[in-house]
Amino acid sequence: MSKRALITGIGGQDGAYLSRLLLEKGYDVFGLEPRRSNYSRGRLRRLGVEDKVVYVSGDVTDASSITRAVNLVKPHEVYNLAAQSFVGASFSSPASTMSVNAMGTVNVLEAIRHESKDIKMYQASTSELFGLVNTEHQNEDTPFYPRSPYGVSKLAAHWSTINYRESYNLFACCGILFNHESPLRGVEFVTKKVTDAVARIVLSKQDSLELGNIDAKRDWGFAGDYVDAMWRMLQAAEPEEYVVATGEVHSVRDLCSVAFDFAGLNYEDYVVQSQHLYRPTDVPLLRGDPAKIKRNLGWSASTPMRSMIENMVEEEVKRLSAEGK
Ligand code: NDP
Ligand code: GDR
Repeated sequence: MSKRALITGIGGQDGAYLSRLLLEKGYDVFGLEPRRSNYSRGRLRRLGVEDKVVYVSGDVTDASSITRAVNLVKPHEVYNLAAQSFVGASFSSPASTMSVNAMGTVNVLEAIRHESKDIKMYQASTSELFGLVNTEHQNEDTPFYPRSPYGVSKLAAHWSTINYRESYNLFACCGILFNHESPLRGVEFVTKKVTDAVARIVLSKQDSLELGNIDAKRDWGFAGDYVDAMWRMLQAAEPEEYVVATGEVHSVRDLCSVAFDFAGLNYEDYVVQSQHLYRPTDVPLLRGDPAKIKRNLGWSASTPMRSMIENMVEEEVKRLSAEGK
């Protein structure tokens, strides 16, 4: 019998890559889909898996709908990826961010606890928990200091997951994932904003790029690699937290340089810094130490930042050129 996986946040970047991975592994994949005016299945379509997923209507902020979905699907594994995931927007929508990210996770945990303690759960935690760091690398023992309503909401979800594991003996664990990107990344995130802009500049559809804090530094990996880490965490003998990262760090300025250089352009001729794109509090630097996941689960990042960013530019040029035909 095939294993059944229920993914919340199925329409997002990670939901699409994870669906493809689990389908390749022979799972039956079910996706919790909020009923909005337009279903967001575009990413699943781009990966060729839109018609292979079974969609279940529901919203993580509505406890009854997630309870119904878990009862209907009777999953072996639940991947809780649903979130208001844009840090910048969490400053203008702190309450709804808290509701989806924190309360939504509690609703998923409650649904699992009441359905069956045999269901394994993955919680999408984040390097934003570390926030204002004072260590060169962050690992599973680094203290948390979130710097945004998003980070705070994810901290509540993180500790709720651990608390349910300890209170009710659930197989529930959190992946502390550092930034991971792809051509399917939402355009509000900086890697996609930059690579889209380069493609548009090349095709004469745009002539400059407005950014905020370009001195911020991040550990950027490829989303396709990171969903495999999620799956490995649920196949482990014990539920534990893992940092998932490349271990390398680059600034937004470096990212611009890579993306513009690839198109034969100098980023300094196009990038304009705007005060209104700075966050009230930002995270200056994040760099993960993935030693534990390498040692215990044999996972490591396979895609260097440069080739991933170049691929994002290439894909966007192709997509925009096809659109124009
Ligand atoms: P996305 O923003 O691309 O996807 C999030 C998904 O959640 C969207 O499909 C969204 O639907 C859905 N969603 C939002 N609100 C609800 C709701 N109330 N009920 C059900 N679904 C909802 O995020 P990613 O795929 O990039 O990330 C996946 C998860 O991993 C998120 O929890 C994110 O916070 C976390 N994470 C991501 C990292 C990254 O670098 N990508 C790093 C660390 C953690 P819609 O679009 O229709 O609103
Ligand atoms: P982040 O990603 O906040 O790390 O959260 P994002 O790409 O939004 O920002 C990274 C850094 O770039 C700086 N920056 C800008 N960011 C955006 N979006 N737009 C700009 O114009 C811009 N200019 C500079 C930001 O200030 C920041 O320092 C992502 C999300 O996927 C989260 O859900 C996830 O938890 C974390 O990664 C790990």
